[in-house]
Amino acid sequence: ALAGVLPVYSKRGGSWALRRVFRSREKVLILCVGLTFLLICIGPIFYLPDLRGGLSNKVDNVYKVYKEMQKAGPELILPPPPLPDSVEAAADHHHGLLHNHDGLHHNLLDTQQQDHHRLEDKQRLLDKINNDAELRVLEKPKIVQISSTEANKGEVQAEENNIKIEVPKGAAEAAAVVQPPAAAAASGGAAAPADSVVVVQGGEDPDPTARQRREKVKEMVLHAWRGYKSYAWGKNELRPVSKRGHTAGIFGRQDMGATIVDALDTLYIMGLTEEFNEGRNWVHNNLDFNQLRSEMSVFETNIRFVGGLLSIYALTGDPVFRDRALHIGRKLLPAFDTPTGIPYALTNVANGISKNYAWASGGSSILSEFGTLHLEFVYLSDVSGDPIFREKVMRIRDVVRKMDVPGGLYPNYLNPKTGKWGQRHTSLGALGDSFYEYLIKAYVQSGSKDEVAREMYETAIKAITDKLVMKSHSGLTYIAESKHDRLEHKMDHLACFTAGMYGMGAHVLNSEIVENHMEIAEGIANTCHESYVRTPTGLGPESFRFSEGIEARALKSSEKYYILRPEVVEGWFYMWRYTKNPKYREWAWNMVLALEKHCRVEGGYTGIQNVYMDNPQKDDVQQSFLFAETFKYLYLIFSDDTLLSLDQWVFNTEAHPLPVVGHNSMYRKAKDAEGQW
Ligand code: DMJ
Repeated sequence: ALAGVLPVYSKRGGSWALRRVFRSREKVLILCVGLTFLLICIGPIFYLPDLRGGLSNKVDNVYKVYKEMQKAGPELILPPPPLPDSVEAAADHHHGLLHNHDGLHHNLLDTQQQDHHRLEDKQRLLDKINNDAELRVLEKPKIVQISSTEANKGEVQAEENNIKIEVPKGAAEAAAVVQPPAAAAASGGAAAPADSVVVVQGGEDPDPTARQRREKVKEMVLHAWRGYKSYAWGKNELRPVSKRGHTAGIFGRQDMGATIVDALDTLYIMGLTEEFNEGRNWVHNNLDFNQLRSEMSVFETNIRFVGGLLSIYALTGDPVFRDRALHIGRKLLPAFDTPTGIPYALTNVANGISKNYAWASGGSSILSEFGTLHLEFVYLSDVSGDPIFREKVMRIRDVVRKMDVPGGLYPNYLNPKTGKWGQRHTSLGALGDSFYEYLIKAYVQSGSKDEVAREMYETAIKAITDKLVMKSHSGLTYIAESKHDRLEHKMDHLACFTAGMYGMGAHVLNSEIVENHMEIAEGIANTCHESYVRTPTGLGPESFRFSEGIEARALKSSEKYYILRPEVVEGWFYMWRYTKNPKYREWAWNMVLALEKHCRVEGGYTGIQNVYMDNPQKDDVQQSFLFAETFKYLYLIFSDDTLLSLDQWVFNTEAHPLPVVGHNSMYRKAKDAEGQW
């Protein structure tokens, strides 16, 4: 209709002339433009979710957004008010601290009512647990001890309750509850003291409450495992709320069953035979790094996959696990081809191309990553007979040992090409943590023979104790971080593992350096507990700070999440073993209750986004370390000390137990392994 009216330019004989009539092609074009315009104007009514469903739905959606903002609460504008927590109130009152650091007052009546509700909730939960126990939901499967002839047949039948224990051919020890040292030594294990009995299942505590609580932990494991199995089997992790798989960058882009590998030893020690067999079969049939095409984190692959597989190999003697660990260990080797031998953080498993994270101080490798390979690589050489892995970590250690350490504090970054330190940031939390952990644990793993590890640990821990261990106003012990010689009074949840590390040092070393280390260990375990009880959820934040107005509390919103991390209960576990103070078991039990209340969902367990909210949002990730670490430490704290005795086993940083040389008949050294310390 517009064709006769509107002027159109047409090119004729090289010059533009005005024309008043449209050609048919132009008419079609104009029609298309018109239709597209109409579609853009009217389309949203039909297609945009927010507008679908008419006005009432629109109001609903606006209301939903409003509710979400309400949940985020005053934090959008103001920092959160001080906790309505009676413990903090009492502590702060007692020490005369400025309670309301942000000027807000909380209502005492509200506090009492909330406390009352919490007690009621706790009681309801306890009733449910007791009821579960009565219904025998938590019944423990019977584990049978089998002879090597039976085991070689491939499978055996449990005596009483028909639980099948599949045993791979040739793995005679696989289902043994207790293995006599003589038998294991005959099958290639390192010599162990004649009177030592290695307990890797069972280990029931004489105390009935502890036994009941342990059964509860086992029920939690089953719930998490069933969720993973139903909705994410073979994926790296589970999203328990949306009930689907999840893959974090640390695992590369592909599905490698990280949860299965991380969970195996926990399932095994709990005697969850059916679930263990499901996992074992998956590893046997599917775990194949030849299929991988993406970059993997050398550190994460080592602590979860290599460490997990080696641990279950030690526990069962099933060669499938050793062979897979070796297969994966070899895939990591290209990362070590650097001028210094300090490995890169990432390696592409398909083509060996390796690199560091772009964000890490001028292309540096990270202390906690290259410093957390030692236990697994040494053991991998010993069980496989291939010395290459031991050589790689010994070289790392030589380089690090010969370097000047500014002020005795190891920086978190080291450039693998130049061999120079990067940014001067020292931390016992993220980026530094398990480097220190592996120094003392390498000494323990060697049966107290590795003098280099001992010396390095003693020197490093002395500097940390002198320069970074602090006391808050009210006397809470914490470890600060150092940034360019300035202290940052912040402690990560990750750094709470140091309670166990200080305790272990005090326990196994004979040096004046560690004289007050048990006291420091107890102090840190207590501070980390404070970071939990100063929240309404009873779970602690990712990081917490100490200043004039704040103690053991997160400051920024980015520090308030809890992602099912283990380090706090890990510290309590060691403290329980070393001191037998019952408060550690009580704290662990309160953590169980908090996990049940805030993290348990129908599909499994989820992290939460803000521990300072009564009803926090869920992050919808069931981390694989929930099985490997958090559940394992909870289970062990309610077990007898003979189960995975600390004299016979050393836990890698992912809580996978590895045997101690000369003290554990399950060491299973290959006949041709050198085993030099
Ligand atoms: C685990 O993978 C290991 O404990 C690691 O050393 C640190 N972070 C997680 C758990 O928080």
